[in-house]
Amino acid sequence: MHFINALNQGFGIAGCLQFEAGPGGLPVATIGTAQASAQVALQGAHLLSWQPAGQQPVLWLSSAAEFAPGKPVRGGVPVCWPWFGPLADKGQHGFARNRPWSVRASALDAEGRVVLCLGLGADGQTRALWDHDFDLELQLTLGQTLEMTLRTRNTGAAAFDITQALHTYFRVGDIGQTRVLGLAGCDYLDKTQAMARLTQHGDLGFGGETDRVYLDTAGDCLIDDPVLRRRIRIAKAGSRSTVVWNPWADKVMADMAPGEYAGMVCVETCNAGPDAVTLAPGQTHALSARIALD
Ligand code: TA6
Repeated sequence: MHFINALNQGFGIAGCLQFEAGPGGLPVATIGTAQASAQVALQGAHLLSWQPAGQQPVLWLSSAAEFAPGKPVRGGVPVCWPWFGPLADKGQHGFARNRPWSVRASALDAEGRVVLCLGLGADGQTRALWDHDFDLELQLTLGQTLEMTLRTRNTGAAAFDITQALHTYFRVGDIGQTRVLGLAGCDYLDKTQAMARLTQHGDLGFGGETDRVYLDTAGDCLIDDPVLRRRIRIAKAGSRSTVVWNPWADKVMADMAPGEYAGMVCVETCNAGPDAVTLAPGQTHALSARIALD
C-alpha cells in the first residue's frame, strides 16, 4: 500500500488520475475525465482499456486474461520490445511487456487530456536476455483520441537493432463482418503460409486465421465495423510495418475464452520483420500511433 500511496502523492491528479491495486493485485493507473476513461497497468506499461466518453470501449481485453507478475496480458496494448515475434529460446515479443515500469510524469494538458509517461531501463535481468543499455519511455495521451509514443534511446556504447510493436487489440462487433482498409496494394509476409510474400488486393476481410506482417505501410488504417457502426482510424509515425492478427477458432489459448476471437482484431503499429531499426549510441527512435473514432 505504501507503494500505491507514494504513486498517488507523486503522480495522482485529483478527480482524473489515481493509482490503485488492479486485477491480480498489479498496480494500475485509473483515468477518468470528461473525455475518456482508461486503465494502465504499470507492469508492461500496458494500456488495458480506453473508452472515449459517450462511446463503447475501443480496446479488447480477454475475459480470460491472466494478471500475474511477469505474465503478459491478453488484450489492450502490449508493448512488444526489443524484439517482435519469437527469438530462439528467449520467448516471444521481448521482455518489456512483462517487466515493471516506473512512472516518470503525469499531467493534464491544455485540452483536458491525461498525459502519462512510464519508463524502463536496463538491469541485470534485461541484460541476461538482451545485453544492451537502453532507455525506453512510453507516453500515453488519453482523451477523445488516444496517442501512444514509444521512445527508445541507446544509452550504451555499441549500436543495437530492435523490432517492436504497439500490439493493439481492438474490439469489433463480428470479425466476419470487419474489414481493414488502407493496406490494398501492400506486400505482406504471411505467418500462416511459412512467411510467403504476397500482395494485398482490395480491403482485408476475415474468414480464418490471419497473421500477417504488412511491409512499407506508412498511411492510416481504418477498421470498418458495421456491427458496432463505427470506424476506427489508426495513424502512425516511425513505423513501416503493420501486423494484422486474428487467431480464429482453432488456435487454443489458455487466456482467451472459446469464441472470443470473433470480437477482436489486432492492427499493430510495428517495426517488424525486415523493418528493424538500428540505433547508434546516443540515438533515439520514436514509434507512435494515434487512434480515433472517425
Ligand atoms: O502479432 C501477431 C502475433 O505475433 C501472432 O503470431 C500471435 O502469436 C500473437 O502475436 C500473440 O502473441 P502472444 O505471445 O501474445 O501469445
